[in-house]
Amino acid sequence: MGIISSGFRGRRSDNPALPPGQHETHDFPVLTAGPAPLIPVDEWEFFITTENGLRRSWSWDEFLASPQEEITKDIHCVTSWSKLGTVWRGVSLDTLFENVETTSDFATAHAFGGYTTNVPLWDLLGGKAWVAWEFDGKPLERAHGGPARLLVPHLYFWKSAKWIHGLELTGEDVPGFWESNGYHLHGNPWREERYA
Ligand SMILES: Nc1nc2c(c(=O)[nH]1)N[C@H]1C(S)=C(S)[C@@H](COP(=O)(O)O)O[C@H]1N2
Ligand SMILES: [Mo]
Repeated sequence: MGIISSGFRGRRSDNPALPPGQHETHDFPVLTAGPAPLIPVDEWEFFITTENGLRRSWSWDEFLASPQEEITKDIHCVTSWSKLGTVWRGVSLDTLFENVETTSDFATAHAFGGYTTNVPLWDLLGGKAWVAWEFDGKPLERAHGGPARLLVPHLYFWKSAKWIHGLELTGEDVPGFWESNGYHLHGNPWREERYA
């Protein structure tokens, strides 16, 4: 007695790249609450606002002129699919935050169309998050958030706001759309921070 059969862990995948409770998919499912907004690039902008009223913004051309990175990351949806080794191109938030001074610890990501999600600033900086506009070598499809989406691959994929418009920095952690509907405030897949 006292030895738990390894069979009990059989639900857990053998693949160490998969967080607990996740399985691998080779499709790219589309998950959107509501219709996909249509954002022509000449109407697109990306903004960052801070607690002291500063507003930085980038037009599409300014955004594309920023230093680009190729990103290869696994992504994990809270509905239990993971997609391994996805390849993106975009601008690191470290780059976009270069001239932004803030004492805020949190950000609310605002998407065109009204979707919001909250992310601690710490999870957006340090090479952990991007505004991505290419997937698999092609411009990001509208269904997946084109022209550009937030990419925060180390958190569940609901944090990666499609049709990203901007980031509002806040002193408090303000629940976004799914976080107000029962999802976890943080969403780390390795700790299974699925639901509040
Ligand atoms: N603007 C916006 N972003 C969003 C969503 C949404 O409904 N609207 N859904 C989120 C959820 S729950 C997931 S799992 C991923 C899905 O991204 P995909 O459709 O590219 O797979 O987008 C996230 N970003
Ligand atoms: Mo999701």
